[in-house]
Amino acid sequence: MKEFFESIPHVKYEGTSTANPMAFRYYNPDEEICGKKMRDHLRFAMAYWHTLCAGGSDMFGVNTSDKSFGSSDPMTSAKNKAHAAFEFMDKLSIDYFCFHDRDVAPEGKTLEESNRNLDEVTDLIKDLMAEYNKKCLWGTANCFNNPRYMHGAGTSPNADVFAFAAAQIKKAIETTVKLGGNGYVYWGGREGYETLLNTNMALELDNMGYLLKITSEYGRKIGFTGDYYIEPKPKEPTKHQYDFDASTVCGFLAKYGLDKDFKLNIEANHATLAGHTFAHELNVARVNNAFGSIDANVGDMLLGWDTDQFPTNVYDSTLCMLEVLRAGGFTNGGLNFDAKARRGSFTYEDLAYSHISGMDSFALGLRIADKVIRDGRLDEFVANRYASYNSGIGKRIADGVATIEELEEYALKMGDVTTNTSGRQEYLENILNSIMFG
Ligand code: XLS
Ligand code: NI
Ligand code: NI
Repeated sequence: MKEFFESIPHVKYEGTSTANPMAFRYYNPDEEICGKKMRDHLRFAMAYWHTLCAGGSDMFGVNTSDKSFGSSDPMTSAKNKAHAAFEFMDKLSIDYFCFHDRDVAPEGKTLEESNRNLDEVTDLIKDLMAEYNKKCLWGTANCFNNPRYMHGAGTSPNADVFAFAAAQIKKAIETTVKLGGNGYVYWGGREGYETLLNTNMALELDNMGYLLKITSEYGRKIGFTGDYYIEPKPKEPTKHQYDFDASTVCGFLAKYGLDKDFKLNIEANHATLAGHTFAHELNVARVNNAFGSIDANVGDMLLGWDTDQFPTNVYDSTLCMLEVLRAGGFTNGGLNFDAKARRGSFTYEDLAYSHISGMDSFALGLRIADKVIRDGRLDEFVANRYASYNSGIGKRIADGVATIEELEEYALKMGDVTTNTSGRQEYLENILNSIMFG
């Protein structure tokens, strides 16, 4: 097969003294950090849709980057794209990829034809995975692009659309199993609404719960042992997305009895669109036993939409990796670059530079997060801050045995609270700076 990315070399770790922009300065895949190789901590994945498919078009302009990979015939292009995908992962030392059904093979005129296309291209992808020793982090179904999904998929008012979506997801799960995917993601693309004037929210939510139930149960039946994830997002494309944020999704999963089998795929840009920090959403997932996987990207704080930029802010990657380490690390999840180079960064080299900067930012974040934990001052401060729950009345509260009468008696005897201590936010921020910058 011809080389598609001739201008991209095999990118190697060269350490911080290098000036080579096609080298890693922090990501050293086989280096061990707290007993585990960096590649196993970070489990980087390439997003097939951005890296191989997105050409840079936006609402005001057409593609700036050619992603046809040498053919205008959709099936030939899809196969070339698969070769290009594995060449790229190989050159960048990315061990995993994530895909939508429609990224890897073109949609046909009928569902049957679409399924056939998918089978044909994923036969090739399976061979390439073995040849290049690459793995699938997760698969998903694109139930938002085709006009049939204009009113949603599982939440469409049209039962025919629900049935079609169920069949499409069934096939996407089968395909994920075929490729040995570690996970399966549900991003509720158009699962939301624009106006209550035409919407039966109760029915839509019940239907969405039912779609997740029957498709996920089917996956287990055919031998899927990985994790199911919901990817929360508050808005865009619809005004009110049902999977608003991590907390909303955890409530939804509990209501529909899905909480045992589903975790969350947290995306940084979606967190900030919901008015939260990335670390907040990861923390919510963790404390609800729903920490799963991550879509690593970032939004622009001055723009209100999903810009899917490559993450290069080391504060964010540090706080993210702290959450990951505190969750005990990834099991089936990983860091998927659901990110695209800017429209003006249209060359193949930009694909490499953007992944290198994202990977190095998280590698540096991991190195610092490990230092923060080994330093111990932040953990010690938090432990002390809650020490009143370790004994006496606090312990009785934490154990769930304190009665309301007992608490009243305690408060009456106390007269008033005199023991509050400082939260020391700025002191702690400075500790973090000193660990980061010396
Ligand atoms: C879009 C989502 C999408 C999912 C997969 O905003 O982030 O890319 O990750 O469908
Ligand atoms: Ni995403
Ligand atoms: Ni997104």
